[in-house]
Amino acid sequence: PQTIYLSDYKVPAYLVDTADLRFELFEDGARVHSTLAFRRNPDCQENQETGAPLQLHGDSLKLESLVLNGEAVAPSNYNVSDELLTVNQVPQHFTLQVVTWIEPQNNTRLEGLYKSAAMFCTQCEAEGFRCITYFPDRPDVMARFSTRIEADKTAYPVLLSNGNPVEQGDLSDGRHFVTWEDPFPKPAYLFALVAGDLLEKQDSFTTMSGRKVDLRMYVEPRNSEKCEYALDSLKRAMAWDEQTYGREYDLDIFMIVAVDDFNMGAMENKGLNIFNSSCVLASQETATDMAFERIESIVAHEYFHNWSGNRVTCRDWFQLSLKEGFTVFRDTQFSGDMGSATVKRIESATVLRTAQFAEDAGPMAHSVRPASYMEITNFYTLTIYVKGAEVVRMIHTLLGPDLFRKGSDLYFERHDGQAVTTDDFVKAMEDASGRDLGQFRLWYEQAGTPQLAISDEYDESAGVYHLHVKQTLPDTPGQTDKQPQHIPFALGLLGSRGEALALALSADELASGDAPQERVLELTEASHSFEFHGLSERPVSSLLRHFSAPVRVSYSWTREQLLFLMNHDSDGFNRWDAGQRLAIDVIQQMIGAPKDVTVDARLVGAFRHLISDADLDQALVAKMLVLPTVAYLAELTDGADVPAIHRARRRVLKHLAIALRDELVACYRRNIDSGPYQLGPEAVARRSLRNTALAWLLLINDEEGRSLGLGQYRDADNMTDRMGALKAFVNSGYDDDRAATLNDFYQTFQHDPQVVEQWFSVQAASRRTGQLSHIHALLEHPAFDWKNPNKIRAVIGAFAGQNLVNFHNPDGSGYQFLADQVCKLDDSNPQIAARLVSPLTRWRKFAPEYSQQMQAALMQIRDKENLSGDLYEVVYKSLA
Ligand code: B3K
Ligand code: ZN
Repeated sequence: PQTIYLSDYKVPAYLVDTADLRFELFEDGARVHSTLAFRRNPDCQENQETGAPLQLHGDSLKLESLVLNGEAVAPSNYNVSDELLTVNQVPQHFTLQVVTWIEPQNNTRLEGLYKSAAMFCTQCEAEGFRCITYFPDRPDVMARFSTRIEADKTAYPVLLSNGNPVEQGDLSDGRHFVTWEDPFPKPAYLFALVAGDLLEKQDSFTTMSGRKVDLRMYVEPRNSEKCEYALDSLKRAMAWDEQTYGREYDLDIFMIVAVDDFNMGAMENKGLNIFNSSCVLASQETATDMAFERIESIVAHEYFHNWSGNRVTCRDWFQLSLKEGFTVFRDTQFSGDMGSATVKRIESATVLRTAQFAEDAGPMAHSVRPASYMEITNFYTLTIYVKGAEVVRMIHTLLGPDLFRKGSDLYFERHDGQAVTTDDFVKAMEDASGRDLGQFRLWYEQAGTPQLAISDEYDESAGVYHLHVKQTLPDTPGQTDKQPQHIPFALGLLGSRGEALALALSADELASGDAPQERVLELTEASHSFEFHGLSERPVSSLLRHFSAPVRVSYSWTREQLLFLMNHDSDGFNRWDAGQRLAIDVIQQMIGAPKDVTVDARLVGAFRHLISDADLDQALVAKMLVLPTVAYLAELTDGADVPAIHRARRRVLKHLAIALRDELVACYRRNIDSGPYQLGPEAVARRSLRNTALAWLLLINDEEGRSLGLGQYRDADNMTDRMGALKAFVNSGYDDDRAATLNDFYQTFQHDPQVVEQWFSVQAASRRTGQLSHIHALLEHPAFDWKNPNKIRAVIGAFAGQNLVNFHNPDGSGYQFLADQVCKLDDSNPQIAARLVSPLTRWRKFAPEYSQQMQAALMQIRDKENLSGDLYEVVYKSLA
């Protein structure tokens, strides 16, 4: 595989004005007739002068015929390789007719056109369209598409593509056709086709200008009762985008399709979003609160792409974060507005700090706008998505909501219908606001997580508090000696009674009496010192409020200060953060500690307060009770010994559960739901608290907990409670109850793939049931399917990514297992294989006895025969 560089970008030599496609779908394959209207690109100087050969991408295609302006192209005038079709002599304007034969039935990579059970569907981003027909498959070539689909009418009564249906009718031999036209020019990666025997759920939305849009959801008939939440989420998202960004939907129909076999979560194809079933189908009985939350955000995310991605798209794949970072930012804002913004912020920060920081510190570290890649599917990363969203969020913080909105309006207006760059986005923000974002652009170019080292002192005689901030950016592969970045740093100061103090940066500001109680300091230098005047006592700092930048903060908090912030900070995010830092400190103290070292009683006291005080914000409390994960604790440690971290964390957890046993029972009982199931933030928080209490009680094999748990499992009218009880038993020492609930759960839900996935992953992720022998048994289970990415993720992904103590078995068997499965999968679905290998790529992070065995497992993969390009890139970069 070769490396592709941003610096080599050239405008396309030829443009496509219209692409008229005709698909003949059969049981043994599909014939694709494509008629493309080409012209030389006026912006390509070279081609204007000399007339370059026409080069079209193609992958796994059988070319059946090639006609140019009505005449067959002579064999001497074209050439077909594995990746390209080259036509040597072409005029200024011409029509090319290409016929290809493809085999969706044998497409296990799930890119291009493939079959998922009985239906045909597509996934074209990033480079899947070239698996359908020859085409300039790059996002800066935008064409108007029309699509005629022909198939057997009984097996495939529903035939869908982008845009509006314009014609349909019957053909001979029991076949029929539908023709779709998409009036908006789009890159090929947004093309979609679906054919199947699907049930249609209808709804509608009236836009702000009064247009009625048909909303349609297509699912397999058995999923009829699982559509409501997605359709409701869609309507909320449509209204929110109008209100918040002034963005209105632009076609008469908006369609959502659910498919069971899908590499990712979902795809924003123009007017025809395709979803992984697990990210769109839900009912009270089958989906947890977390799943509902995920569905709402993904439905919104894909819908928001209609503007941030489709109307304005990416010039090339180095600009992927242009659409992904901005769209994640938008869906995060939306979720915050629909529920609790603080809770959403905690969730985003957790993902970022646990997994994106790890990516930044690992061998695949790359900037938000990478400078090179080998295989673009490897770059659908947390850095592009969630760090990219943080970068947009920082612009929002620096500009404020009004100027940010002005900037986004300008961006959409200026670039509507274009394929542009992250720099165009920043430029629009600059032009609309008048702010200079020159240094800020480094966030797109420099990889790695900035570190802020903070120190302070208090000058009692002058009443001045000094805060010093030093910024560094660690080296990453191929990038050293980086420059300081522009960082918005939100700060508050608390007095000894917990009150918010004024932040006066000078004596004058103090005198004016206008000093605010929170400031966003702008860091631009390697080091800054700030003075705060008029303070009669040493304040406690609330640093990086709301997690105002994706950075690591080091400061030597005392445990007393953390307890104080946990109780008093007016910023909910920092209350949570203080609790996390305190817990981390206590757990780290326990790693390898002798038996007589006890857990700090202050942590117990703090948790007692959280569990018992029903006046606190219960949604926040539910989050605060979650101890930092082993994954995050490992991320914070050099030379990590995962089993030791796991034991220390468990020791603290058990100590808390034993000490707070009565409070936990009381908390459980206080939060029992009386009325019907509801999805509001309060009900969700109640279930979360109750399930946490149950999990803790069962961890210490509490008999009262056991009977509460059995009752909850038996009587649950929703999946959150049922799964909460199941999980608690799986992780408990009650072997018989564990076996009985697992068995009952499978018997009850065996016909529902989305629930069976949860059943697999709860076992694969558990310390007790996720032993390798049992993982092997799960792979042999009749419900497991090597062709289905969700099942693979539910077992292998959950084992390697969530069951850290078993994956990092000192005998290396977990690593060996992952290497074997990755090699096996590489032959059928390289994209999934390359994703699954990621836990091994962090090998340098762990203690030598672990890291050597991880490295060996990676080398074994490297030496596999016919290693895919996807896996090659990840494995070679990791070993480099
Ligand atoms: N844009 C798609 C991701 C496609 C992944 C291709 N390998 C989903 C999304 O971010 O909305
Ligand atoms: Zn996206």
